[in-house]
This record gives sequence, C-alpha cells and structure tokens, in this order.
Amino acid sequence: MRILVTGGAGFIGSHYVRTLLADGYPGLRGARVTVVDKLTYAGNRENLPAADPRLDFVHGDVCDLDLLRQLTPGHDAVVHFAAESHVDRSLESAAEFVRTNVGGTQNVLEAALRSGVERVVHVSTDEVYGSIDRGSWTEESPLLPNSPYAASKAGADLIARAYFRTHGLNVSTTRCSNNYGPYQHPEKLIPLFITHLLQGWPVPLYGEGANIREWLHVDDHCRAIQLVLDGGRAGEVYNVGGGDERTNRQITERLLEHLGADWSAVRHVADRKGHDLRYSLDERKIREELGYRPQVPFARGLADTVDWYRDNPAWWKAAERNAANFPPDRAN
Ligand code: NAD
Ligand code: TDX
Repeated sequence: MRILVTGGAGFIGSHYVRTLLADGYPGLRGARVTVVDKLTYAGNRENLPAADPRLDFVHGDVCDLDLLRQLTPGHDAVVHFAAESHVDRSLESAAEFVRTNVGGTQNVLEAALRSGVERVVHVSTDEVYGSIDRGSWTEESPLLPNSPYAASKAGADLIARAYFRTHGLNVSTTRCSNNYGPYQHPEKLIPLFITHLLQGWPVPLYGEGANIREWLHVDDHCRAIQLVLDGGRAGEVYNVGGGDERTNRQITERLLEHLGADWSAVRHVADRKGHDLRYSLDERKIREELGYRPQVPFARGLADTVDWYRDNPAWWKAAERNAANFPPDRAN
C-alpha cells in the first residue's frame, strides 16, 4: 500500500503520518507514505521522522497540478489535509484560503482522478455548517459557513461531491470538530493559552468567552479518518465530533488550573468578527456504520497536551518565530 498525504507536516496530518509509520492503523501495516506539503508557517518538516525508509517528503504546493500529476501515480489512496486552517487569518487575508482550500482541493481530486487513485479522503470541518444554538448537525444539514475559512472549506466539500457525482471518484469527506493535542500551532486557542501562560503572558479571551466548541483529541480524529479511508462509502460525508462541548470560559478555567494561574491572567479582548456561537455534531453515522468510538477522555487529553507544551518549548518557540503577526498584537 502507498498513501499520499497532503499537508502531512501540519498538526493533524503529521499525527496521522506518525501513527501510520508506527503501524498504528491495522489496515496500513507496512504501508509507504508520500507527504506533499508547502511548509507554510503552519507546517514543519520536523513534525515527521527525519529519515524513515517508508516516508518520502515532497516540498510542494497542492495548487501545482503538474506536481500532483507527477506524484499521484502508484498511490493507492490520498488523504487530503492541506489547508489554510486559522479562522482569524481568513478574516484578514481570505485569498490564500480560497486558493489553497478550494483550488488546491480541486487539483488534488483532479490528479487522483487522472491517475486512477482508488480512494480519496477529504478532511473538512464542522464549521461548514455555520453556527447552531441548540441540537446538533447531521451530515444532511445545510452548508451555511460564516467565515472565509469555513466558506472555502464548504467550497472544497462541494467540489469533492461533484467529483463523485460527475466522475465517480471514490472520495469521502470527514467533518470534524475542534482538534487539540501535541504539535498544534500556538495560534489556536488551547496551545495559545498554554504557551502564553507558560511565559507569564496574559491570555486573550474573545468577548465573554461564551462561545461553545466541541473538543476532539487529534488521535481520535485520525482514527476516524482511517476508519473512513478503510470502510467509508464513496460520495458520503462523515461527521466526527467527540461530544465534549465546552465554553471558551470553561477551557480557560481548566488551563488556568493546569498552569497555576488565576483569572487575573485573562484579558477580555474584542470579539472575533462574525464569531460563531456554537458548533455541535451528530456523529451517529460514523459510529453506526464504521464502529467509531473516541478513546481519549478530555481531562486526560488536555493534561497530556499541557505537559507536551511544557516539555517542548523549542518546538513552539520556533513555530511562533515562523508565523507572521504572532503573537497577535492584542495579546500583549
Ligand atoms: P495546520 O494549519 O496545522 O496544517 C496545515 C498543513 O497544510 C501545513 O503543514 C501547511 O504547510 C500545509 N499547507 C498549507 N497550504 C498548503 C498548500 N497550498 N500546499 C501544500 N500544503 C499546504 O492544519 P490542521 O489543524 O492540521 O488541519 C488539517 C486539516 O484539518 C485542514 O484541512 C483543516 O481544515 C481540517 N480541520 C482542522 C481542525 C482543527 O481543529 N485543527 C478541525 C476541523 C478540520
Ligand atoms: O486568542 C483566542 N481567543 C479566543 O477566545 C483564540 C485564538 C481563539 N479564541 C476563541 C475563538 C473560538 O471560539 O476560541 C475558540 C477556538 O478558536 P480557534 O482555536 O481559533 O478555533 P476555531 O475558530 O473554533 O476553529 C478550529 O476548529 C475548526 C480550527 O482552527 C479550524 O481549522 C477547524 O476547522
């Protein structure tokens, strides 16, 4: 088996590749992996093993169709993670989100189709559904994205649907909730707050902190992706939630406790424009069809994540240095 992973040097993609190379997915023991990644500020070659005979790393852009057409032949499957992923950045500069998330996804699907790749999983997000005050979205819920990031991901999902409907490409889409875990870029809520508190800096809580997110450990998310790759149906969408809903205030409270700080370390800053109030996924489909069960309890996952950032300052300090406009001005 040979798997092409786009965006495999980022947070979730690198977790997937490290687990695969450690033979953590029964269906892929011994499989070879090609990673194609542009190494934007969010990607880091060091998130992957330096030298593994089963890993080929290609520094490249998913917007480069010629490159993808050279790479895809000989691969049995493509798992497509590559994206611009940070909502706040999409509010300032949406063009790169449309270029990579929509155009890049179309290229990945086109290259897979032309090379006869048998299976594609497109990794998407709960944010394509918009915001929901009560209840949970099913895979049939309408797409009502609110940020340019979410809209670009929704565009990609519709292109994936079209490649299935028009060309019969064997592609499934996963829509997951907020991931957390090691190697997440320190621009995102949980690692931002951990790394700020480790440095004795105040943490910027948007608005009242009443917004609700559903938290999913990256290891559970990647296990779900693998289940979909193995057994998901062509043209279908699978929600992956995890069920741990928390307000941002509750997350902040937990992190303050872990880092031995109190609410004097919290700065209430201007709210995010168009800030979605709540995301919530109904994940019965992946549970019933594919037997998915999340395995990492939130309390343990969060404690391990705090420990990982405490133990790896060189990693997140390098990530901070590589990112433009980081830390955000209002944090300090
Ligand atoms: P990330 O920002 O950590 O990593 C993205 C990776 O894609 C980086 O390695 C980057 O270098 C690479 N990349 C960006 N543009 C590229 C391009 N044009 N060509 C090739 N590579 C490119 O993101 P992540 O958090 O690991 O997210 C992975 C996927 O999961 C994304 O598609 C994202 O939309 C989706 N997702 C993430 C979350 C979350 O909570 N992090 C939740 C739901 C869905
Ligand atoms: O400094 C902050 N202060 C704050 O209050 C940051 C960075 C965030 N927040 C709030 C905004 C959100 O309500 O915390 C919540 C989580 O924010 P992010 O970590 O930026 O995640 P979110 O916007 O929910 O999007 C994430 O989940 C869905 C990922 O970044 C997306 O890639 C994914 O699709």
